[in-house]
Amino acid sequence: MKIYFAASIRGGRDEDKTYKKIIKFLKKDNDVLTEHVGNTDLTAEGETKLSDKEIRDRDIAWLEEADVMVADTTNPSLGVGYELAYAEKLHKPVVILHNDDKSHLSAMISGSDYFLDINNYSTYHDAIQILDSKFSGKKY
Ligand code: 6IA
Repeated sequence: MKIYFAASIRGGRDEDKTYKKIIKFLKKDNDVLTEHVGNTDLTAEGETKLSDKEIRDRDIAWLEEADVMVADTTNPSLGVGYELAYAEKLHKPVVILHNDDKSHLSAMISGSDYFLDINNYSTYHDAIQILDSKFSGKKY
């Protein structure tokens, strides 16, 4: 299965170690198209060889190709909000992971009729258990 993993970059990298562990887990049985999101060397202000337009267009092409999107919304991010709305427009299945201890999810996401698979987690282990129960043996 092709998974588009979305999580904050310029919104802030406080949760990057969690992203890295989630991606490592997902990669065991799937193709994660956006592995760079879990790169702990990536900073919010980091350099890239791609222009912002190239980043946006490449990411949207990956989103179109993906079977499912997994989004960690704990760290608020304009880019993740945009990707969620784009996934809704494409009717892609979306699994949301959110740590309620750290932030309050936007009403635009939690109040949407499209995003029904919203999962609260506290530790990385909880997040993995949630994903394991959703993805083991399941085809999207
Ligand atoms: O607004 P944000 O930067 O927090 O948005 C993060 C989301 O947008 C992620 O889920 C990514 O899929 C996408 N995104 C944003 N920036 C990038 C990027 N480089 N490379 C790939 N995907 C991105 C930004 C340059 C970086 C070195 C600061």
